[in-house]
Parts: sequence; structure tokens; C-alpha cells
Amino acid sequence: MATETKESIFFDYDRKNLSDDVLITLYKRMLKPRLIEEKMLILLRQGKISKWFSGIGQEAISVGISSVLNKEEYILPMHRNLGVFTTREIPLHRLFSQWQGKASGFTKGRDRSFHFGTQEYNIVGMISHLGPQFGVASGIALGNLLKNNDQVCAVFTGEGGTSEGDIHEALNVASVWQLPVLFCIENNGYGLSTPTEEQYRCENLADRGKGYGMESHIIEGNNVLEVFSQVTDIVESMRKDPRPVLLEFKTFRMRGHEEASGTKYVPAELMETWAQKDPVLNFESYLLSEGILSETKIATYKAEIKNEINAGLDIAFAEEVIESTESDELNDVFQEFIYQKVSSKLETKELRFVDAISEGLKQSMERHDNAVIMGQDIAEYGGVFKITEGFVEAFGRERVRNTPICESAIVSATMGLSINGFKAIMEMQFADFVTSGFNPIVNYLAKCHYRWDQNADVVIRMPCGAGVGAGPFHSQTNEAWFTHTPGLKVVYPAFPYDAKGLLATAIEDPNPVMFFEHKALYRSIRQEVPTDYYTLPLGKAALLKEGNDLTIITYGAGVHWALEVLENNNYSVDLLDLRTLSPLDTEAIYTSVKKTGKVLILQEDSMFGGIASDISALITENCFEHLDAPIRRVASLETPIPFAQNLENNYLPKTRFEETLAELLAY
Ligand SMILES: Cc1ncc(C[n+]2csc(CCOP(=O)(O)OP(=O)(O)O)c2C)c(N)n1
Repeated sequence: MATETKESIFFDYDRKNLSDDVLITLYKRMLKPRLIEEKMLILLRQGKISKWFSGIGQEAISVGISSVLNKEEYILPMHRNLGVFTTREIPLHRLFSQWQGKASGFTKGRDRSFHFGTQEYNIVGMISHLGPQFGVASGIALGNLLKNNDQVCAVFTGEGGTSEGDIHEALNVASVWQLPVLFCIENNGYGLSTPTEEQYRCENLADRGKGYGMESHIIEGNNVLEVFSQVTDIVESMRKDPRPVLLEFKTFRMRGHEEASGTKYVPAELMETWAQKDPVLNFESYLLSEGILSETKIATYKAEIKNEINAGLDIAFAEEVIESTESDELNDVFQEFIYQKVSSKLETKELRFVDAISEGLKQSMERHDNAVIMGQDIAEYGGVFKITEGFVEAFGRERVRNTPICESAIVSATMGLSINGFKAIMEMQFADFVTSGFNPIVNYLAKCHYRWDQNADVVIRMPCGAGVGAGPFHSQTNEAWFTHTPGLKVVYPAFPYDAKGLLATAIEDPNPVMFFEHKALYRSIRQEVPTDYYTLPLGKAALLKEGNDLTIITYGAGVHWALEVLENNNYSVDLLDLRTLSPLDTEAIYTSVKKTGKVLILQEDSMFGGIASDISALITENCFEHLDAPIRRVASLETPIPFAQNLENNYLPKTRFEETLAELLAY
């Protein structure tokens, strides 16, 4: 770890035609993260910082790659890539404040260590789950390709992370779409305590490139000149001929996974061997031996950097502990969006639910030329529900993209597109399959604005719901998974008019929106719908029927079940169609409940943990004095969704709804 000069030089450095200036710059750029780390280890021992993930011994990779990329080209680093942040010249006091959870950092104290991004420096930091970074990089690269800007983006992972499905999916997508991403694997021997032989079975991870149909290279990661020269050639070629390239950098993790976890499980000989290959000391010795560097200069550079570190630390330590208010915290979950009402002319035509969605989507694509739709079989085939039929002819294959069966990587790619200035719409073939893309939705899209002010301008369309005899894996209505997650908006229309207008707003809205479309309504529900583009506000329920004796609160298919029952009975009830579940129109709910004094909440999903329970709790907390009867919830059975029609009918709450309604009215 020490930075004293060593005698022997392990690497055969080949400077090619690089100037002395470039060599000195590379040296100083490696020295800076090394000296910062050494200081951090001291502060850690003094209890002045809480956790440290060390990249000591891996500096040549971060510095080499960041030195090749232009400033406007995005880099997506991981937890051992301090050299990326310092090479991009982020002021040190801001980095230190970030690590101390202070206001001058990048996350207002909301996330730790390297878990942040900054558009100012074109850096997109990791989330703890590691794997999604590759998909986000693919989305950014897709944006670059669509902008035709000849830019490359680079993304990092450790060899442990390469075992994650996200990584495989992203490599596959990038290869199929020929996206200009430099996928960098830092193979440092261990993933936490797991050695490479327990992580994968191929000899080199670069060999996997062949399987993805992707060019790949193995690079000596501790030799900064090899990293810099090879990456320079590769990146220059990628800018001219956009394509993904997989790089495996051989290196070693010289310290514990994080400082507290130690390195007991690493054989001493391995440590010794790799200590011989220290990227900073070797390069220093080489520069000394070539007369490019002198001991005096080394001392000067170190003093300069140490002064910079100490000055940065003084600022960061002097900064007050961060304060916030409840409203500041809540206000940052979403990017501000001021709803613009767009009214349509009077002309209407009768449309099925499915056609209204298709028309709304098409008009949004016309309106936003930065909008891209992605999904399985959505291009020429038009999607399994034919919603995007004819879209390729209208907008081209660049903007209407068939995807491989890679839900996770595509969700991550929507995030990358958004970072790069696009609007991304994804069609989940069936809402059930969202499980395969769950992680980036709830961890990346939902948390990004709160964490570092980066919005996810994404709409995920979710064809959902039962009643179509499709069994346990093509019938779920899983909105509760998302209403539970702060940072997501959840829309769930029941009529063609609402579906078209709400979809337009969801696409206008710069925040992530889960847009539920009930499959059983697609071809059964028709309505007169304005032919032009129009918007409807999110978070506003619709009062479909007015009465005095009871309030029915529901959404989606439930609205139609309720309407059918009310058609056959002469009840005086309010029927509230929520239309949006997050944000929830609590005002409309409370107003109605206060008038009628009785409430039945109907949801298609099974009961426990569903939104009906939360609405019930809210009503109890806010309208208790107005209630004349216990709140009733009606929902599907606590079973998976059965296939056979009579079983499915029994599973769904339609009959139980009718009975409960009669009971509650009679209470
Ligand atoms: C999905 C997920 N599983 C497990 C972890 C815990 N974890 C964090 S880093 C890490 C090891 C990563 O190893 P590698 O990718 O080789 O990177 P290195 O730390 O060696 O640089 C593990 C297991 C995690 N953060 N996310």
C-alpha cells in the first residue's frame, strides 16, 4: 500500500508514441486516488468515516479508461473506481462531503459512498445491486446511437457481478443492437470472499464475448500504458464503427471487500505476487528509470495532492450535518411535473379500449420525437395485443424496437435512455413478466430522483388481469407491488377515454409510471373517444354514479363488475373509479365516504397487502366519525389464479362483491 518507490519493474512498459506529458498525467491521475485512499484508511481507523471500499491496486483501469473517454462520454463506475471520479476532476471536498452524507455531496445525504451520479461530470454511479449498470449503459449507448453522436460509454463490473442475470441480458441486448458500450470487467480475483473458481467455470471471462457475438479482449489491468493504449485504439474504432466490446482486465483486490471484512481468506503468496504488480509503484519506477520523473518531482506531486486532499477534508469536515424536513424529503421523490391540460376538439369516434391505447401511444410518439418504445414482438408483429401495429411504418425501427426476452436489461435500458435525454416506453408483454425486470424498476427507476436528482422518464405498459382463462402466469394484476414503492406512479384506467388521456399524461410526465391495462377490457369495452391528442390529470378519481347510501371504491375491471351489479339493482350509491392508484385521490374518497357513511372497496387482486387495505386504513384514520358500518373489502381468493373457467370465476370477487354489497347496504 505504501507509495515509496520500488526498485524492480514488473511490466514491460511500451510507451509507443505517447509524450512525456501524457505519461506524467497518467501517473498523477493514479497517484491521486491512491493518496486519497491512504488518507481514508487513516480516517477510518480514527473512526472519522464509516465504511471504505478500496480500489488500491486497481487504479490503472479507472484512470486509463477515464483518460481515454471524452468528458461528454458517460462512464458508469462501480465501488472500486475512485480514479474515475478524480480523473473527471470532481472537486475533492464534494466527494468527501458525499462520503460523509453532507449537503455538498451529490445525494443530499440520501445515499452513501459511490452510489451517485452527476450529469455535470457525465458519471452514472452504481446501485448496490451491481448488475443493472450494464443495462443502464446499454440504454445510454442506445441514446448515443439514436443521436448519431459518435460517442462511446464505458461501464464497469467486478468478475463477481458478471454472474448476475442482468449482466448477461445487457451483453446480449448490446450485441443484438450493436450498441457502442465498452463493457469493462475488473477481474480482481475475489467477489467478497468468493474466489473466481467458485464464481464461474470458463478460463477467461473475455471468452464469453464469443457467446454473445461480441468482440472481446484481455488486458493487463495493472499496466496503465497497456490499458491506455489498448482502450484508446478500441474506443477510436468503436466511435467510427459503433459496437459493444467486452474487456477483461486482470487485476487484484489488494484489500478486503470493504475494510472491516479483511483478507484472511486470501493466500499470502497471492498477495505477494500481486504486490509486485502494483500499478502505481511500477509505473513510477519506470518513469524514474526513463528519466521522465525524478524523486523531487514525485515529492512535489505528492505534496500538491496531499494539500488538495487536506483542503478538501477541511471543507467537508467543517460542513454541518445535513438537515432536512419531511416536505423536502417527500418533494424530492419525484421530479416536479406541472400538468398541462390539452383538450381535444369535439370530434370523437367509438373506440375499443385497446384501440384507444394504441391511438394515444401513437399520438404521443408523434408529439415527442425523443420517445422510444421497446418490447417483445412489438415491431412488425405489432405486439401480442396488436397495440403497436403499424408503428414501425410510422416511426421506424429505431424508435419501435423489438427486444430479446430480457426484461431486466430493457428496464435498465429505459433508465439509460432517460439519462441520455429520451422518453422511454416499454411494453411488458404480460404484467406477470414484470418479475423478471422487478429489480431495476423498484431499485433504479423508483429511487433515482430521490437519490441524485436524476429522473426516469419512463412508462411501463402492463397488460394485466384475469377473467380471460389464462392461468397463474398470464392473469395477475400486480399493482400492489408498485403502489408500495415510493417513486413510482401507478395508473389503472377502466375506460377507453381515460386510457388514452392518462397514457398521454403518463408519457408527458418525466417520472416513472406503471401503466396497467386490463386485458379483459381491451376488446370488450367501447366508448366515444376524442380523435385528437388530449391529456387527463393523474391522481383524479372519477365519480361514475352518485347516491347516498354507500360508496363503492374500485378500479380496472372492478369498475365494470360494479356497473353490471348496479345496472341490475336499484341502489343509491356512489361509484368511484380511482383511475390512478399512485397518486391516490384521497380527497374524492373522503368526500364520498363522508356523504354516504358506508364503504365497500373492491379489488381484483387477492386481498392481503393489496391497495384496498390501505384505502380502508386511510378511511378509518380520516373519516371514522362519519362511518355507519365497518368498511368492507372484497377481493380475489388468497390463491394463485386458476385456469379452468369455473375455478377462475370462483377465484374472482364478482359474486362475493354482489353479496357483500347487499349485506353492507342492509347493515
Ligand atoms: C444483487 C447483489 N447480491 C449481492 C450483493 C453483495 N455484494 C456486494 S459487492 C459483492 C461482491 C462483488 O464482487 P465483484 O463483482 O467481483 O466486485 P469486487 O467487489 O470484487 O470489486 C457482493 C457479493 C449485492 N450488493 N448485490
